[in-house]
Amino acid sequence: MSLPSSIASSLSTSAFETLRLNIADEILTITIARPKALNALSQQVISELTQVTEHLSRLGEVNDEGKADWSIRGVILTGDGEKSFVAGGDISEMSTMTPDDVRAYAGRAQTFTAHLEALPVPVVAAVNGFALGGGCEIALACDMIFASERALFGQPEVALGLIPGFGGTVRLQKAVGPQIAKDLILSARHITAQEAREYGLAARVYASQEELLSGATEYLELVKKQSPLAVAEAKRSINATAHLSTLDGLQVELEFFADCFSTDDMREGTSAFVEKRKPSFSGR
Ligand code: CO8
Repeated sequence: MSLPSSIASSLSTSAFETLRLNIADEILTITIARPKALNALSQQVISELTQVTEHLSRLGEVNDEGKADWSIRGVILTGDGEKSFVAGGDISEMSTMTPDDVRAYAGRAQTFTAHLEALPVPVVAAVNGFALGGGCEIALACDMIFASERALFGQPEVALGLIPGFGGTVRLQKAVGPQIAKDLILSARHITAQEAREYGLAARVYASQEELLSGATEYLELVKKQSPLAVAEAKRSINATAHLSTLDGLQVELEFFADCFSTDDMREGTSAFVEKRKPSFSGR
């Protein structure tokens, strides 16, 4: 009898033109690779990223044999080369778009970021080089941003007669507050990785791109030791309560907390503690 294929194995690592995918030890690295355009987000990039998140959104599903598919436990999103993470939406493509065209393009891009945020596994943006416009916005849609010293962040759309259209006016102000968001968006200025960390935009800064990628991997290795189901529920609760009052948020958290008590992982994790052994989580 052949084994059911996992989500990791069904994700063909060679099926994309603008992305490179690498799966190692249950960690998926997605590299946006359009080096000639500094990895700018063309419509094809958004379409290919959407295909990847469609696969990943099935993580945790239980197969016919009763096993939960956690074949990918974390995702790193990065850009090809040292110069750029993503230099924004593709300006050449956008230059001839009509309002209807751009509504459709940015709408598809927003659907992609909604899927990314809802994934049951953590997504780390590993920002090397430029994260401008749509590049900063795609990083903001990840669960956390780790940067290299060379990273430069900015929302320079007003210099092009545009505004951020991929979540920048919304997610950036939630990340750094409206004052700093206006500072950056209205001036189109770039900030360094250190400034991004001071503002709370980047969680960590590494000396080099190599250290950045190994730092992101080490972080996800730590996540891998935990219950996959609890990690997914914790992420869901943080996302669901981010914009609620404390009292409303606590009500929502209570439901997620109670849900955990119907899972095998909770019984295993607490029994393992009591029995002084390492837990073996099934992710169910
Ligand atoms: N789109 C298309 N091509 C780009 C982009 C881009 N955003 N950025 C750079 N490139 C191309 C350049 O045109 C150039 O191509 P070529 O060699 O064929 O002339 C190549 O990449 C290298 O760029 P430069 O020669 O300009 O490299 P420099 O080192 O001199 O400068 C910069 C690097 C500072 C990053 C510069 O390229 C730049 O300012 N780029 C534009 C940055 C920007 O304004 N980004 C915001 C774009 S608007 C946006 O993101 C709105 C969000 C919309 C998202 C919608 C849903 C996805």
